[in-house]
Amino acid sequence: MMSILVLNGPNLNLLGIRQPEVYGHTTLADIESMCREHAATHGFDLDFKQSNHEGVLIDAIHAARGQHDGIILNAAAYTHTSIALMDALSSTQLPAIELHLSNVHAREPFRHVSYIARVAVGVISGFGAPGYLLALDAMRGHLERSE
Ligand code: CA2
Repeated sequence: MMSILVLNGPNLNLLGIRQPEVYGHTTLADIESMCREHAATHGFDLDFKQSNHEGVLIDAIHAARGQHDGIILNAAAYTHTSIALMDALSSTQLPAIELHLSNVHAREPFRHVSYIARVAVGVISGFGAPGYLLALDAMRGHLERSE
């Protein structure tokens, strides 16, 4: 069965708890439930993780090789800074989708830079929590086409 890892970076554990005017009222636990329901409906395996630590995210990306078929990564602020995460994604040779809740291109200029996009199949940004389901559908389609 197809298996997809959804990996979330720093501060996303605060979703729905702090600054709802920026990131909405949906918690990360709500998003995980939506993703799990989507996986059950469409018949694929899902692993859903969050860490505030760059090294933990890198370890999760390394461990994905051989366990998962693709990675959906909301690297949060590390998107804009982390060559290490970019290198980790390259090393797995698994397809990755860069994901953001907000439209990063409508925000501050420093959010327009992404190290992840260079090694991603594509980017989904600005659709809020439903963007996670769009990313899962995009990854399923990508994996089915490359079978
Ligand atoms: O829009 C996204 O999904 C982001 O990845 C969110 C990151 C931001 O640095 C990226 O530029 C875009 C920030 C996540 C912080 O999440 C919080 C949630 C609630 C309260 C405070 C921060």
